[in-house]
Amino acid sequence: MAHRWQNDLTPKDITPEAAFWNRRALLAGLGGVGLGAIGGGLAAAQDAELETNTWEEVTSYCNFYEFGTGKTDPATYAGQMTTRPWEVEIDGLVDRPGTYGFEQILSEMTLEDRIYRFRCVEAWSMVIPWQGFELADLLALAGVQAGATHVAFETLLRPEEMPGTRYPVLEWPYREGLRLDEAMHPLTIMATGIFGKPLPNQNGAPLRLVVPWKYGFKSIKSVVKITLTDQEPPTSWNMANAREYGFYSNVNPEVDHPRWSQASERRIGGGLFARRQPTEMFNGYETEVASLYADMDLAKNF
Ligand SMILES: Nc1nc2c(c(=O)[nH]1)N[C@H]1C(S)=C(S)[C@@H](COP(=O)(O)O)O[C@H]1N2
Ligand SMILES: [Mo]
Repeated sequence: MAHRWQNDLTPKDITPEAAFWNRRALLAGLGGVGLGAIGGGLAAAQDAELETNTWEEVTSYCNFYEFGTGKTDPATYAGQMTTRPWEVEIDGLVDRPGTYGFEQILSEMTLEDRIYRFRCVEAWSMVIPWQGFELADLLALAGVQAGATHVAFETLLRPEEMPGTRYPVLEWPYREGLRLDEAMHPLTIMATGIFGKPLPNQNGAPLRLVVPWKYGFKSIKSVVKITLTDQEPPTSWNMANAREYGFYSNVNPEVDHPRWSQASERRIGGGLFARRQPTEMFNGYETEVASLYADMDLAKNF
């Protein structure tokens, strides 16, 4: 289902290097999966906003700890990850538990473009044009049962292809979770592409979660398992350091990380000396999502 909301972002807000990447992709004749006219229109608009950055700049700045903790590790090592065939196990409190093939999922979902701000907990940010489908639609495919309150996600764990998982940096597999109402929110998507191209491995191929009002680490990559449960699920960053990484991790300029301020952020692509920009409440999606947290103390439930 296509969700209509007041998106204040237009293609000209997209992180400039990425627009360059997109143009290259178009010139190479590569398109997204089944995006048709919408993707073409978006791409055409971006095409008018070319910048001088490189493909290398965009794809080398990633966080995917399964391939190492350095920003360039994912680009260096994620190519080893086998993404075809790909299956997602959906289990727990659902009517139709089972293994769903990636192609099968794609054939059932409506892909659309979503330009979202993306804010890492480390205080850098980007504007990214994703392609994907609403998580709510995938959950409907499996049939959420009445008792479910939360959704748990797991990333692929394949140590022979993921050198970072040989070290206990986090508890593997990488795990994330949402409350059911967050998971069902129309802004929450499973992304399968960026800039009109299938997701590169380092960005979480073949499908990853994107929750635009939460810190980036909630947007778990390369998902192989989704479990509907009646409890708040354990999550990797929270297990690693509960004082620094809360379960909710909503972007909030007024709640600092214990080791740094969250009041401002550095937009990737803005240049070395670019001024930091103020971070927005719920990453700019306050109108859309604030009601989910109406009766919560956001400093306590950080
Ligand atoms: N499985 C997995 N998912 C992950 C991560 C990770 O290390 N492993 N890093 C997270 C963090 S901290 C961020 S900021 C985003 C980065 O997404 P990007 O590299 O596509 O920009 O992915 C998130 N999802
Ligand atoms: Mo992050």
